[in-house]
Amino acid sequence: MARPPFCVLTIAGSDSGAGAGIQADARTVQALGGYAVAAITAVTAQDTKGIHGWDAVRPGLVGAQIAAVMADFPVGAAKTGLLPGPAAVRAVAAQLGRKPGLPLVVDPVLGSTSGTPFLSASGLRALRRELLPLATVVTPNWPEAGALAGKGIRSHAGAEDAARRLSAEFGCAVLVKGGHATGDSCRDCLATPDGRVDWFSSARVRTRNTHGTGCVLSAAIAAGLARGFRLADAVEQARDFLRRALVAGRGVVWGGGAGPAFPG
Ligand code: PXL
Repeated sequence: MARPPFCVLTIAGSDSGAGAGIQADARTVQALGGYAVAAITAVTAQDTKGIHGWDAVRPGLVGAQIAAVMADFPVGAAKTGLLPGPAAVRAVAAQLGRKPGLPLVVDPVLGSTSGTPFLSASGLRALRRELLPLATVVTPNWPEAGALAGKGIRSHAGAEDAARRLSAEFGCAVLVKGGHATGDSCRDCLATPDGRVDWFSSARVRTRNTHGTGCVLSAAIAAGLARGFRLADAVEQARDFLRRALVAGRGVVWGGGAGPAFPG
């Protein structure tokens, strides 16, 4: 009997424009040879210009989606993206807590780049307390790492300091992504609880099609972990995948705003 491809569970919001969230995660996992199962946490009405409306899925139903697929699919890794509040965070943590050892990528989405907040202060507290201790790796950008560390990040040295401190605090790896920095390179810092720090650097891709970059990266890391890659290799492969996608989509004009980072 043939075996199914590797399987990744994405726990994230739906993006009607499909540039971010569940749709981006599923495309990414599929492009990397895997199969994506999904738990939808929220539904957004959005296009390339921004979010026009959104609502949360009931936390009990978020938990039920996770329980259903975990019980019946060979899930090799999970990732979380948009979590719409503390009750959703707790529902997700309760389900994932039943699978200790399952590789888990937490993308700490606090809001959309276009300015819509998703996770409140109480949601962030729940994320810190309940979900980060379960994570294999958490993937904040500079503003998110600043919010988690309680101290804004304005330099690569500050990013490394936050990565080290958060890694020690939560006992998980922390990848602080440098996409918000200025300059011709994009530099991400990976700190692991054993005190090790690795920097990843590549040429910055200048494009307006950046919607969903964080989703694509975290889904690609989860895909690598589901395949059994070591974390640093999963990060390397995911960065390469995202960089190629951004280059391929550079000249495409989608709508009035930021097009998808990985259109497929
Ligand atoms: O990139 C963060 C993000 C995640 N998930 C959904 C989103 C966004 C940003 O817009 O819409 C569904």
